[in-house]
Amino acid sequence: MTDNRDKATDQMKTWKANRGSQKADVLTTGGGHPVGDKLNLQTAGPRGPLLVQDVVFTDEMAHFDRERIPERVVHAKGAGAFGYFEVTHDITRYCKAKVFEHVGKTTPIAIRFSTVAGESGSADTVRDPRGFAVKFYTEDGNWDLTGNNTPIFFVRDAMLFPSFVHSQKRNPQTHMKDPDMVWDFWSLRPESLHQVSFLFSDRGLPDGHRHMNGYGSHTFKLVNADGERVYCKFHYKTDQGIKNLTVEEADRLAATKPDYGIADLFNAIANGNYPSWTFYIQVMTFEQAEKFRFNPFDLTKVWSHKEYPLIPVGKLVLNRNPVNYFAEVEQLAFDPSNMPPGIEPSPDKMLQGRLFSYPDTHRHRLGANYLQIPVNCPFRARVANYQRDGPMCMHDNQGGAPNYYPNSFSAPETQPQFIESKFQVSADVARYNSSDEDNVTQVRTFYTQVLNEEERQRLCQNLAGFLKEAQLFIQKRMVENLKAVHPDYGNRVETLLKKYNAEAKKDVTLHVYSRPGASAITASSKM
Ligand code: HDE
Repeated sequence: MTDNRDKATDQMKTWKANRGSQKADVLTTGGGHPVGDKLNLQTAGPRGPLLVQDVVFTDEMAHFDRERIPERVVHAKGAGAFGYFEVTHDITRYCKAKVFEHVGKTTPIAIRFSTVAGESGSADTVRDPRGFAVKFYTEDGNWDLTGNNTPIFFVRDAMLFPSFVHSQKRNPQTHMKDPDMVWDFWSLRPESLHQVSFLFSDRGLPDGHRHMNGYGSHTFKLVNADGERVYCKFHYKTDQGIKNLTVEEADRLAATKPDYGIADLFNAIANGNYPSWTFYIQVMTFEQAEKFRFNPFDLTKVWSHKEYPLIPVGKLVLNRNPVNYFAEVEQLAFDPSNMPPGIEPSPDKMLQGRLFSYPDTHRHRLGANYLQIPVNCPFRARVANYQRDGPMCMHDNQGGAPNYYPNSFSAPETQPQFIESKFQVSADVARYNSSDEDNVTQVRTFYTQVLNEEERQRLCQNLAGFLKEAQLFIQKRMVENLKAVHPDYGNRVETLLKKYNAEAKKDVTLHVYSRPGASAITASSKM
């Protein structure tokens, strides 16, 4: 034991110290009955069988048998914390949402950071996008900005999402991560090139959760008090500065300190070193959107910061660790359809798909009354509706108030000022193929202008280092896609693959474990 342990490691010690001289609580059953012995079963004789009447045992064991709830189908591994959002700049000319009401206003928030593809016990330092989900507890109900650390995504049509996720998760027979599945999907869907290039760049391995930016990613609609609307994107830039891990360091941490990201966040907050992010919006008028050179609702593309500059709005600050992980983080349920008046969805097909998916998954994972769980409950608004009953109803179920609408008994009534803004749609209903909506121009800009030469080299090495695990025909298809972005990009990856493939022929390689970007940890014997 050492004296210089961090705050996260010392949690038990701190908990005890915080109790001071307070006596230990009386141990009880779940029903509150004091328990006399918690070490020994009630048996018929010292060597005899257990009695069913040992309710101290059955109470404990039956609850233990039900401890797990389904983990999130994606974003299962995460860390959460609490704090506030403060408005520093007035944007009421764009948005009437209470959260932006006036400069100086603060709103409580919860944030959950996560990796995407790994299970709840997986390592924090893998190459993967990071979830960056913010819940604002506003007086008009909660607002969830369920974003990532990237302003873009792999696909632009929500229909593809379940298959995309399957391809990144486990092979249905082997239950292993499968490079053929990953690269087959990505190479068949070139709209993923932008996000894939970002992922295999240095930013694919953020150093913990405090040193990365967050993005609402989608285009949203803002509505002001006069009913005027604009389109907008949200950005939250880290005040800690961007910091990424090298492949080697990330691998070392994955093996030795898999909870690195959780520990880093917990310790920073416990030490009073509160992480913060500066919050910005980009704004596009409806007229600009109509004439825009590409679909402004395409989630695989960014809006140029030159044309649509970042407008500062406020600050996100995290200053409280969860008191209990399961209660406050595992049960924390984000939902892009949680939007208070003033914030509305754009026609982004991905956002539209998410509006359904999140509350649906929460009903499965947490139950029909998940919005009554304290961490999800819109505690600064007063919920008054006609929903009743259901499993695990926590409160008074709205007492004797009428449970149907309309009614004649002055029960909750609608307010016309909260009607969503009107918009026009006149188009043929069809399943529109969007796979070919310029998948390369912005990736080319990223490759040639955003990255410097060293960063380009690392991108190609990281990408080829994982692509080499896929079958040759898939490698070739991916290289063609990269060449379409820029010949230099495709050629470099092709050259590296040729080298790796030639080496692989010489080696009998037993692949023990490999994952995106990490050079495979191999046990090999030369023939
Ligand atoms: Fe998610 N996503 N997603 N996603 N997502 C989930 O919801 C989904 C997408 C994101 O810390 C799930 O509660 C669909 C984009 C974060 O709890 C699920 C589509 C972005 C989190 C789901 C997307 C995200 C999730 C799994 C495409 C960034 C974790 C468990 C149409 C802008 C939130 C859950 C947390 C979680 C569905 C695409 C971010 C299944 C259908 C794009 C940060 O509902």
